[in-house]
Amino acid sequence: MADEETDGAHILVNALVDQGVEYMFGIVGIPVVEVAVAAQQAGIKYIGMRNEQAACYAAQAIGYLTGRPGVCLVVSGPGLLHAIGGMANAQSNAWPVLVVGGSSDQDQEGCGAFQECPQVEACRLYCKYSARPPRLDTIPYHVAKAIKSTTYGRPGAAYLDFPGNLLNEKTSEDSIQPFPRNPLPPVSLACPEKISEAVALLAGAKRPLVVVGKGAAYARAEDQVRALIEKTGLPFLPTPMGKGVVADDHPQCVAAARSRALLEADVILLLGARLNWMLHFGRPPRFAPGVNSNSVPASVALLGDLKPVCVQLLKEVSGRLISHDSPWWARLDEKAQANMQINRAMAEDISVPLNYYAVFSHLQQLLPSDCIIVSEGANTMDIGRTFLLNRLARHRLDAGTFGTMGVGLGFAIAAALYARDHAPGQRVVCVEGDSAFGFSGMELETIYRYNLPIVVIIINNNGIYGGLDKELFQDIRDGVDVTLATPPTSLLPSARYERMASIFNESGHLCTTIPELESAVNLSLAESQKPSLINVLINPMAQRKAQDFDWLTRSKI
Ligand SMILES: Cc1ncc(C[n+]2csc(CCOP(=O)(O)OP(=O)(O)O)c2C)c(N)n1
Ligand SMILES: *[C@@H]1O[C@H](CO)[C@@H](O)[C@H](O)[C@H]1NC(C)=O
Ligand SMILES: *[C@@H]1O[C@H](CO)[C@@H](O)[C@H](O)[C@H]1NC(C)=O
Ligand SMILES: [Mg+2]
Repeated sequence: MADEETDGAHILVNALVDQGVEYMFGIVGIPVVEVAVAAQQAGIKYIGMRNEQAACYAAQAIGYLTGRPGVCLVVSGPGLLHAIGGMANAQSNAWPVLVVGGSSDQDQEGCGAFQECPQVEACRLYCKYSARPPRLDTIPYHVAKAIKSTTYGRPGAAYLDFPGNLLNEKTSEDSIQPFPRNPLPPVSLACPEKISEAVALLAGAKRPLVVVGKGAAYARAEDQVRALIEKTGLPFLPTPMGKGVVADDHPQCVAAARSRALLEADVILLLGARLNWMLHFGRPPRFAPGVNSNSVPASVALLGDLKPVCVQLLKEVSGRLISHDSPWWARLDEKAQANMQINRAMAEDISVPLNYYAVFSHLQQLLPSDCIIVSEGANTMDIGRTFLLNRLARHRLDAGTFGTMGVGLGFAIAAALYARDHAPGQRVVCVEGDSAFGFSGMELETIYRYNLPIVVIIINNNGIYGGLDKELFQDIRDGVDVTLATPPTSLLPSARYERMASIFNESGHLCTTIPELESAVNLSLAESQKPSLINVLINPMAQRKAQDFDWLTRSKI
């Protein structure tokens, strides 16, 4: 029998298929066009994006949503460098992604080759594994190893480098040994004594609290975490992307009393979260001094996979650890009621120009309860997070641990494909600050090209945190050098972003009032087969309510 010929691109793609890769996001050019074409022929869904950064965001979001890394395919030099922002974001969020980069031919190395760049070295800081397979027959091994590194231990990014000559080199199929698919990551349990210690500590606490992070969502531990919370009766707080692991409207969720819960808790059980800036490092003034959490040294460290560790805790706990009528619950309820009252009052003011609270409280009433919410911006994301509820795990994607603007459209594209292929009927709603939207705005074309039914809503306040109204913007720049006079936080007032839909022969929606918002959102949700674009003009001076602590805002500047 004649020996079939193959080449580097096909060996790579076959290895990706063998390792269970389902999606590839990227931008093609020399030398990776053949890789994308071969991927499609092998049944890997390929989504051509408009910037590698957004492609890498999409690939890591699909990794988070499916538990298997997406691939980000990029060209040499600038293509790869654009993807590095995405790799850093994936590492920071602990989401799996594999970046595959073309690179210049090896015989031109050091000669100033087209797009020559030290790619393996450049990626090393931003991923768990960075390598260039040395020969065709080693490709399956390196693909397996790279994929394994993205999901074993703390998930993250991996990079594989393919010089053009390797992708084009031919060999006989017989000379390539496939590498078996990696088994699921091995499961580890916490030390049994530590489980008893942790439960004893919680049982002895006066003001215990559970914090649920996105690690619990990634671990698919929602049933176990909810069971633990319900059995113990403990109050819980989700981190931004921990929202939905246990429903935001669960009676034990104390998100509405977040500051008080963190400040006064004496023992904190941290599930799948890290005490980084998002949780104020676990330190005073946001936490009680000496609080028993991983703040600083943990009182009890439970090292293991979240799902089985929750089962261990569930077995150890005999029943409620805190009664309904404890003073702690009363303090939390009182604060939650007061905060919700303030929010309601602000939401009731629907005068024009609109404020954030009115927009988000109405949006919450209109959105389906099982929709995937993608959001980024500063005020837009922070205020939106408190109003837009999640009832399911992995249904919120946002700027995350790295605080990255520009992730929204890429995440939404991944979420829409995930919904199409794995969660039919679920809608994707992408709530963007006007500045945040701009970072990856051209991915709208990607959304229209693949006809993804995403509802993109731009909360437009003419700037970063806020801008100026049209008159003030004109006055301030009148007769002076615009580069000296325009506030750095300003964007062009009342930009008609909804008109971008017309480039794609569709019409967007402009909203300045609540009734306009309601009808635009209703119409968009009714269009279950195509994208929609909504531009909501709000008061550029709309302020957030006074915060007890402004760290969350300040640390994003
Ligand atoms: C990549 C990146 N660049 C810059 C920033 C700084 N930054 C934080 S939030 C933000 C945009 C906030 O404006 P917008 O998205 O319009 O939301 P708003 O607060 O106005 O509602 C920027 C530029 C960042 N976090 N990430
Ligand atoms: C644009 O949309 C209109 C109305 O839906 C349709 O008749 C027309 O063919 C479209 N044009 C293009 C270029 O697709
Ligand atoms: C939008 O839909 C909701 C129900 O989903 C309905 O209560 C409301 O009246 C609708 N509003 C408009 C303006 O269409
Ligand atoms: Mg803005």
